[in-house]
Amino acid sequence: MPVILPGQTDIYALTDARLSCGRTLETVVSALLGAGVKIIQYREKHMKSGEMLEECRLMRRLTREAGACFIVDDHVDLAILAEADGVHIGQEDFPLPAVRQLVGPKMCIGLSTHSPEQARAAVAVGADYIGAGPIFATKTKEDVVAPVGFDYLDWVAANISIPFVAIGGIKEHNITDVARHGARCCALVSELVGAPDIAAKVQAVRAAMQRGM
Ligand code: 3NM
Repeated sequence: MPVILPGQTDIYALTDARLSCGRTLETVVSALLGAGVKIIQYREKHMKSGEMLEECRLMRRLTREAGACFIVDDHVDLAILAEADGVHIGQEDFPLPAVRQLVGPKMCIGLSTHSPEQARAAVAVGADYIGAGPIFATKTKEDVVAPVGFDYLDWVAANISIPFVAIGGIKEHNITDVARHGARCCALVSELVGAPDIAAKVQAVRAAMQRGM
């Protein structure tokens, strides 16, 4: 099954147990997949390795059944063990060529970027896609850089030829503008996993994004 990349789908969801209103990972991920989300990243910062592996194996099963792409944040070892489709790394993690050495040629690698210099460097070292953000202020990520706003998104849309995903503070009420500025894939955490009705929120977010395209 070909891996779906940000350029091929509209919504990229990320997990966060602390924002999921007490619902299990299975409940959240099943709701996202049921609503047609085709890329989901496992992003948990406060869990033990064994627990994370168990959750990633569950997510691998659910995403495979739904024909969706499964990405693991930061943990290259977890991504390999759980047979994920991809791993997402940040500027402070192992350099991308080192991660490529570990995961081999088939796994996709996404890299968070916050400036044109970082985006150009990501392309040069062979990233399969980049994250561009944070577009807006966000409380979800610790140690996050200042919002880059639409200036950076405009630049990425005009200058970067690999798939990119806009991220950071994206909500139903602002995603139309994000799409107007060239994003064809948007990553959301709190807006989706924190929604009382996740499936309904996915539909509303998708409709709002369509209005900007
Ligand atoms: N990465 P929310 S911002 C995980 O800018 C992450 O690289 C960012 O969460 C980046 O949708 C972010 O709840 C958090 O604002 C996004």
